[in-house]
Amino acid sequence: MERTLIIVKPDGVQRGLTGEIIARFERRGLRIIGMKFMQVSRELAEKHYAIHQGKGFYEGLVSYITSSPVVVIALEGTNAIQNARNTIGATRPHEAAPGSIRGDFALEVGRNLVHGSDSPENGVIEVGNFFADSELVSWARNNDSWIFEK
Ligand code: DAT
Ligand code: MG
Repeated sequence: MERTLIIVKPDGVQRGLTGEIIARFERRGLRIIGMKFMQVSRELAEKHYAIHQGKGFYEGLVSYITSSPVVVIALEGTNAIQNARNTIGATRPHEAAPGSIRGDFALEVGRNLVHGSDSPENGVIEVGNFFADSELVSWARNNDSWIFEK
C-alpha cells in the first residue's frame, strides 16, 4: 500500500482550514497512520525541499514553510500518491480544478495550502523525514473492506 506525506502548510493552519483539508483526505478513503502539529525547522525544510534548491522560488518556499506551524499527516491507501495529488489539485492554483483543495481555497502558487508527495519512493522518504517509526500506527479500520477491495 502506498504512503504519502501531506502537509497542511502555514497558510492552511493560519486560515483555519486544517480540519477542512484533513476531512477531504479522510473522506476520500485514505487511512491516517500518523499526524502531528509542529514547527518545521530550517534544517528539515531544506531537506524536504532539497530538489528545489537553486531555483528562484527556493528561498521563498523555505521561509514560507518555516513561517508558522504546520500539520503533517502520513496517509496510506491504494495509489495514495496520485489519489492525494488529485484531491490537492495542480501546483498553480489557477490551474487547479474546482473541487480540489487548491481549486477551492487558493489563488497563488506561493500560498497553495498543502503538500503531497510526488512518487511512491518519495512518499516513503518524506514520511520518514517527518515521523519517527514510533509515531506511525499500523491499524485496521473497521470499514477498510468497503474502501479497499483487497
Ligand atoms: P507541488 O507542491 O504541487 O508538488 P512542486 O513540488 O513542483 O509542487 O513545488 C513545490 C512547491 O514550490 C509548490 O507547492 C509551490 C512552490 N513552487 C513550485 N513552482 C513554483 C514557481 N514556479 N514559482 C513559485 N513557487 C513555486
Ligand atoms: Mg512536489
